Amino acid sequence: MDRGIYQSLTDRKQQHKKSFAVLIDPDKVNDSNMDQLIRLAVDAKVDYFLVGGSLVISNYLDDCVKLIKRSCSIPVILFPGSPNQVSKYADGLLYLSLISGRNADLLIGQHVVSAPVVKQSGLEILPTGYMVVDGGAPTTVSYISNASPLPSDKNEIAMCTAMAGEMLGMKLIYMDAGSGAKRAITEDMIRQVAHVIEVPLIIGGGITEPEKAYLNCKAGADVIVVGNAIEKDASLIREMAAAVHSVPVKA
Ligand code: 1GP
Repeated sequence: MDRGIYQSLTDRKQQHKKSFAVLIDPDKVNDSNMDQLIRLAVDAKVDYFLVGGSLVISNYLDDCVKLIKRSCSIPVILFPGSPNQVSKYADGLLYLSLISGRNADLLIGQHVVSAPVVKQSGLEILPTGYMVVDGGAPTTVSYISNASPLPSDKNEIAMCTAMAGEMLGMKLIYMDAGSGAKRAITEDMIRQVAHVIEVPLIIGGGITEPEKAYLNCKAGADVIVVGNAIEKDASLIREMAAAVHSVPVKA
C-alpha cells in the first residue's frame, strides 16, 4: 500500500488486473450513508475511492475523506472539478488537464494558480490526461468546462488525443462520458485508445450495468469508475466490483 497509488495502478496493469473505483460526490452523501457505502465497498473489495465532482457546493469534502480514511484502507484519490477541491487527508490527486478541450484555463491555467497549494498538500500527484467524450446529452462537466466534448464516434480523434497526452507526460488517461451520461463510451473507442497507449486507462460516465463494466475492461479499460448508478442503488457496488474483478487476468 505504501508503494503508492501510481505504482499499484501500473503493477495491476502489468498483471492484467482490472480495478474498480467508486466515485463519491461529497455533495450527495452524509455520515450515515457513507458508513453503509464504505462497508459495502470493503466487502466488495473495491480498489479505489474517487472523491470529487464538477461542482462541489457543500463543505463536506474534508470530513468525507477523513471518514473513509478512518474506516478502511481503500486508497482515496481526489477527482477535483476545481482547484479548491484539495483535501490533504486523501492519498492522491488526479491532476487533470482537459486535453479533449481547447479551454486554456483547464489545460494549464488553473494548474498554475493552484500549483503551490497542490504541491504543499503532500498528496501523491497523478498527472492525468482527461478526455470528456460526448455522452448523448450535456452533462455538468461538459457545461462547466466550456469546451466541446470529443465526438463519441470519432475513435481516431480519441486515439490521437490519448497518444498526445501520453507523449506530453500524462501518467494516466481518463476518458469520461460525464456523470449520468445517457450513453457510455463505446467499447470500440476504448479498444482503439487502449491499443495506442501504455499508461493505465480509466473509463467512466454512464456505466449502469455490471455487464458494461465487464465489456469495457475486456476492451482495454484498466479502471472502471461508477458514481451515479451507485448513488441510486448502493448495493450495485458488489455486482460492479465482481464484474470488473472477474475479467480473466490474461485477456
Ligand atoms: C463521472 O466518470 C464519472 O465523472 C462517473 O460517471 O456518475 O455516470 O457513473 P457516473
